Amino acid sequence: MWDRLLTDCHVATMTAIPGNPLGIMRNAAIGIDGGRIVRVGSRTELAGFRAREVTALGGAWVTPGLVDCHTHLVFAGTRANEHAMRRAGATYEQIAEAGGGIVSTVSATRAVNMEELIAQSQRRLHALMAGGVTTVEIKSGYGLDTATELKMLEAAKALGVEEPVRIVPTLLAAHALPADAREGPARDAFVRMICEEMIPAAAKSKLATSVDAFCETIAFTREEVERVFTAARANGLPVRLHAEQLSNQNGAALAASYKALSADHLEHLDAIGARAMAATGTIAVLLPGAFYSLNEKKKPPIDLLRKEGVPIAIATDCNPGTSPLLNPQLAMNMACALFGLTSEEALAGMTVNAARALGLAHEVGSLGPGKAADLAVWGIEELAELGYWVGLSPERRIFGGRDG
Ligand code: DI6
Ligand code: FE
Repeated sequence: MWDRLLTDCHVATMTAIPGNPLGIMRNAAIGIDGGRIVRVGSRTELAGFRAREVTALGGAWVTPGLVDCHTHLVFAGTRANEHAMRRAGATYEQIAEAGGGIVSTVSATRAVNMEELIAQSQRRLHALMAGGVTTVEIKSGYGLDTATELKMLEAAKALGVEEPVRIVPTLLAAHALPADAREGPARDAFVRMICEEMIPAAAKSKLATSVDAFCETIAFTREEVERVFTAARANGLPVRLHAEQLSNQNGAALAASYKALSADHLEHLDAIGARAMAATGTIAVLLPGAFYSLNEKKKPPIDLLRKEGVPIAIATDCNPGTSPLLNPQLAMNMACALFGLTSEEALAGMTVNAARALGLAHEVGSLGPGKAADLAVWGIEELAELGYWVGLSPERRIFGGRDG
């Protein structure tokens, strides 16, 4: 006797079978026990199994719960004033000179206590969950000191305890340079603190599952990122990288050389970077919300990624500065409308490939025996409607086999 049987649905398992890349099963049913999927099969095949609860889904489509594999959703305050400044023509540098940018969120995040940080972040998490998300990666990076970075990671972890959602916390200590550590010995000392203090603390406390960095002219150099990655490796943590967002720093190739789980943004990625990523199975995480909010013109090289066989994931990049985006379906729609992805690619981008970017493909992002029973149930006629509607919400969200 299983816990639960979902019937009368069409399923995109996202496990490719020959001729059926999304693993679509029409007129299907899903057996769930102990929070895990025990079987996905045709309705008739599963008709003989008994369950304590049987839910007929009225012909809805079921997909894996969405995986938002790149967010900065734990922070305090907003930067709505910068939105207005940008509309009035202010540049990134002018905003920074006026005290805006990442460092203004750092001040706000340092100033609040844990309870307040959780409360503010929870509202954003609820929005993502309402959009069908069941796994959310959350980065630190608005602390820039060890205590606040750990406070952010703890807040992220607490959200996952309070809410029916899987949280994957990432240490993004190398996000920005504090105002008093932009150059010289102070800069070197800050990178040393990341390597010798923050990464070991995050690893020892098990608060972070990976280490991220921002490789860019306005952030960290390749050499500094290498120091961070070396420390991550020494502490047994996998790496990811914000790479090629505003310029080509050959960050993706560097990330691949450290077998990074993902390289993210990638507007300025070139063929060498794409080939390096393909060779190591590093996932390309595209963030159309940041592209849109910054009014960027250069798109990530989608055809190159396809040609080289680099798997593409999509995420909201939810953050207060460059991507105040709270809707996963809108991220998928933007990936289609702005970058030219197909609905199928966008769906894979927020399920199976996003799970791979987190090193969690064995657990989430696809539906099959042994996988977590994290599902989104959509009131749509055709699967292609995912990526088509702008801001669609699921009919039902199931986490660990339970509605919620
Ligand atoms: N790239 C981004 O787009 C965000 N972080 C990053 O490394 C910006 C975050 C912010 O402006 O608060
Ligand atoms: Fe980011």
